[in-house]
Amino acid sequence: MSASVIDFVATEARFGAHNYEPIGVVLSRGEGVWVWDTEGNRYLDCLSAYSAVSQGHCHPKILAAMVEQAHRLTLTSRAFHNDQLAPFYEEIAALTGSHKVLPMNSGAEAVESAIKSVRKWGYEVKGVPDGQAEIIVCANNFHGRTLGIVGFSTDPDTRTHFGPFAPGFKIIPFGDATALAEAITPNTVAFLVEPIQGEAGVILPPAGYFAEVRELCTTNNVMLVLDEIQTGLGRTGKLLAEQHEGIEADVTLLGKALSGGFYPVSAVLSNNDVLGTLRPGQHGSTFGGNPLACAVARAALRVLTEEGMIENAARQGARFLEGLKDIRANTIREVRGRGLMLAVELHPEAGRARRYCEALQSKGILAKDTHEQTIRIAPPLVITSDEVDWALERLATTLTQDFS
Ligand code: IF1
Repeated sequence: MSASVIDFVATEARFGAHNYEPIGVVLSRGEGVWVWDTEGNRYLDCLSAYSAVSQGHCHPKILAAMVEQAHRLTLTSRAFHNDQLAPFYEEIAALTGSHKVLPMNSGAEAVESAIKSVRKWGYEVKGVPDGQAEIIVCANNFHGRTLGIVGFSTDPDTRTHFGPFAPGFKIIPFGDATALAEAITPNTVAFLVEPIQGEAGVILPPAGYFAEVRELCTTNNVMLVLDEIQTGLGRTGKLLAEQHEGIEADVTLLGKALSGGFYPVSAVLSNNDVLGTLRPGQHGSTFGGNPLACAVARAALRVLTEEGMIENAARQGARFLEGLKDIRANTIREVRGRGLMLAVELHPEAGRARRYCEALQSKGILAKDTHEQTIRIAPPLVITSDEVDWALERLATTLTQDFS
């Protein structure tokens, strides 16, 4: 690494909490699928900030909307109305077929808000005895890093020495509808699940699983809460990943690309009376639903749909997946994904995925490993066929490299 890169890294190490181990690159500019480091080297971003920059880095129309709004009004608190919240509500409700919207900031905040809302619905509508609400989640889930959420994580790194945790959560295997049926009790208020488990390594559900889940939740008056914070907004080649399963969630969680990477914006969407249980003074947030966030989100949703990004994700995702499957390398255990939410799982003997990510960096691709053996591939949804082919060439060279 050059002196300037070392300076940045050393200063981060000196002052920053060491809660990340970034790849050795210091980025200074982004445009579309490309990012540049401080030395002018160009990389194809195959992480998209964990699917927050789906519209491409620094999308000019989202930028323009942000600058225009920032000159006018950024934050009012919800003590007063503002002229961006209502149009944001209308546009996101129309796009997703939702009846009610709760605007928040981070993804974890949306998850926590959904947990509070379904519990309140359980007590006040379903009639669950106070304090006895149960929420079912899946092993290997990732829903954020707040205390409530890590309390039902099964990843030791995410939860060790952060206890004690909130009660009221049951953990079942992902993809097993019988386990869900057996876990439901009269006190179950919700099933919270990712349509595709992202952090777990892009784990797809078995065919028909979510149709059975939808049936079980409807029959037992249990709210189906789909965390689409990573899978939503075009990432899997449809607006929402639930559309691949032919179902509709009762509550849908969005974040990340809801702002195109310009600002933390998340939302809880419900197509029934779950959010109707919240009364004034019972939930809130200083920045939730602020005019700047709403203006940015409106532009992010507009470019996503008007510029055909969702359709492109389906087209280029199929190309990328086929290309990855064509790579003949004994390092590869499995290639999987949907749309532009892809993953290459390596055989344990191939060594850690991180080393392949470091090798990809030297070839101009930035990708991130997850759980030792898997390389995530999630470029912005604006990627072209030529850029997919460019990336596939370098991935093939790297994955056939012998790191023994
Ligand atoms: C980190 C992981 C991804 C998410 C889903 C809620 C949230 C996330 C499905 C919370 C956030 C981020 C968090 C970030 C890395 C990244 C991540 F590796 F941690 F698990 F994407 F897979 N639901 N995921 O993926 O949203 O509060 O972060 O806005 O914590 O390192 P957030």
